[in-house]
Amino acid sequence: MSAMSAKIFVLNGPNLNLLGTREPHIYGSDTLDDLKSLAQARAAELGLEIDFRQSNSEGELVDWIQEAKESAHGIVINAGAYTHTSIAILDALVATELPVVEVHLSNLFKREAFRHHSYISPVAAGLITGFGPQGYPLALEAMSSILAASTPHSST
Ligand code: CA2
Repeated sequence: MSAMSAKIFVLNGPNLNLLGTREPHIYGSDTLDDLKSLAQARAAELGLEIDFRQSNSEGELVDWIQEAKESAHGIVINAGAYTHTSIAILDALVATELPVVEVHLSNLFKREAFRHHSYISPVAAGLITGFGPQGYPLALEAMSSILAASTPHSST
């Protein structure tokens, strides 16, 4: 699969719909729509197509991850607090066999101990944490490199 035509699901978990309305000292003042625009701009430069979604429901996130197996080439995920609790999301990610890049706005390791453990990190290609909204374009760059490395080069 060429990176030029790759489709990436960018999945966001619980409470990320509140971005820009509260806790700007932790999460900044950008809204989720602003993050989507940032991600879309970088995706266009990289030749990626993104499907950017947010849900407060663990089951819906699991459904979307299962859907990605059929219709996407990689997953960028900020699972919010489910990062630290959800074996269901871990199992769904493993089942997709797709490359996964984990992203967090805040630096998990500067925060409470319960945020230091992620069920997702062991199955992710890598983790981007602490760069605020820029984490999304960075995650897409990482995904682009992963896909390019796994794509046989064409001689034409
Ligand atoms: O830093 C991140 O991106 C997190 O995934 C954000 C989650 C948190 O539970 C993770 O430990 C780290 C929380 C997102 C909540 O976002 C809010 C935004 C504005 C107001 C309240 C919550």
